[in-house]
Amino acid sequence: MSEDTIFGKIIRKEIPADIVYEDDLCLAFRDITPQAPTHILVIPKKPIPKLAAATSDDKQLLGHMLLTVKEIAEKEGLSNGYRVVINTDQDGGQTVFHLHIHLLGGRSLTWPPG
Ligand code: DGP
Repeated sequence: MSEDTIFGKIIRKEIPADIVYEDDLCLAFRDITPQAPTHILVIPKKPIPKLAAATSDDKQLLGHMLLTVKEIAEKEGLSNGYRVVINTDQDGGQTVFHLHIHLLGGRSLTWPPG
């Protein structure tokens, strides 16, 4: 169950996190192992385990999350640009099975990723 991941505990405020944004649908907090000067995770409060498990019912929620990423990037001053990543399942390198969008910025990022 996605509710039982570490992110479920962060949503329920059972463990601390550096929260930068919250509304009825989603939560955003700083990644504990930042890969860039700004590294924020945006997660839905709904326990969707991974992007591959999202359905058409989640269309509005997913759009809201992306626009939230954009707003946070603006607030963080990432005017030079940033990267948005969703790791999905084993080959995608997903380690926490509660859907999350990585927002990375504050330095020039290389491509392709490893
Ligand atoms: P992924 O590999 O896409 O599943 O990324 C999971 C990210 O979650 C990873 O960058 C580290 C972060 N993370 C894991 N546990 C915690 C935690 O307890 N607190 C915070 N803030 N981030 C965490």
